[in-house]
Amino acid sequence: MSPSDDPHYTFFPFGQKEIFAKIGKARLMEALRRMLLIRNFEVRAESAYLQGKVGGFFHSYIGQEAIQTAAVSVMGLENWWITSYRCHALALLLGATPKELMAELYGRETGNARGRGGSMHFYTERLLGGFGIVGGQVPIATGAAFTIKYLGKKDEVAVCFLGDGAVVQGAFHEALNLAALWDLPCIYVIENNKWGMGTSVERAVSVPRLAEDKAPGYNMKGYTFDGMDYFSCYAGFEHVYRETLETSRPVLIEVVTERFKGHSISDPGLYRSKEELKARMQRDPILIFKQALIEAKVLDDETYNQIDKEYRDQMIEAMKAADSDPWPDPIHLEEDVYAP
Ligand SMILES: Cc1ncc(C[n+]2csc(CCOP(=O)(O)OP(=O)(O)O)c2C)c(N)n1
Repeated sequence: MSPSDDPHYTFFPFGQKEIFAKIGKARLMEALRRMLLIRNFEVRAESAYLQGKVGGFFHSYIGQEAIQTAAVSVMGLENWWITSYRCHALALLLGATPKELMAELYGRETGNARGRGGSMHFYTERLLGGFGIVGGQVPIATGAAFTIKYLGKKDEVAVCFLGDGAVVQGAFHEALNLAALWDLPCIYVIENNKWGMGTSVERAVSVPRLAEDKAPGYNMKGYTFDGMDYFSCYAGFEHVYRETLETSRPVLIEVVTERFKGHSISDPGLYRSKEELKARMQRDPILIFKQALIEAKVLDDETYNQIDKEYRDQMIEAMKAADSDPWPDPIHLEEDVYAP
């Protein structure tokens, strides 16, 4: 069953044809490129991990690509962005290069955080970070939205991505309550991939609809998007972004999605059957989007394969570069450490 057929939810309504025409060919192709950039980065980075080149944690975004791609396409770079440890895609979308991110995974001085952060802690000028503490990013997003309001900026919002597991954290409750009380322009996006490590969302959260049921408790609007469908995400984010800029009110969104990989690279996935996963992977967000572009005659298989190969080659180059980049000098180990 596709998320859009799920009777639990009221999905944000959208007409694919209208959205398609509105976005236009060039931007649709750009969205495809970005999704393939993310997919290829994740595939190659995982293989580097399995070759023993990468240390620490590693959480893949494969299966969820349409969501953040659509969000960044709609809202652009000039906002404050923040997410969980599943942060590779957002960093790429906000302008980090595959080379600096791969070098970060390899722990090299040339890395995005000079080899100090690894997979969970990527940054850009407008990405406040990937966060390892579940829900830890939510109050920080509220703080960013407070800053926007305090400085009187009318054309910026803060966008916070979090997992379904994070909505039962106390920090989530406090941060949303304050955002609503103080009219802060913050867009909270719950990426419901149905699992918090090996715990299913039904066993963790007391209500079935994470935005539609929870938002009224914070006097906010709540929306649900189909996270496997780029057009649903695009239409939904466009509506919410406009509304947030106009009203300076926070909004809560649930995007129903799937993670095609384990929670992290070391997850054997024993909590779901191979058949179930295989069935869910039939709805691959990139293949759904590709099919829509082919049917609209803006893409053919050959062009798709060319773009895919271009990114595959780019990632292999990034891996080679990272492998020969310098290690951080231990003499600098205590620099940039803040301990109150
Ligand atoms: C405060 C806190 N508690 C527990 C953990 C261990 N932990 C890491 S990820 C995770 C699951 C979170 O799942 P979810 O929020 O649904 O995000 P997803 O991994 O599915 O993207 C848990 C419990 C943690 N990092 N921080």
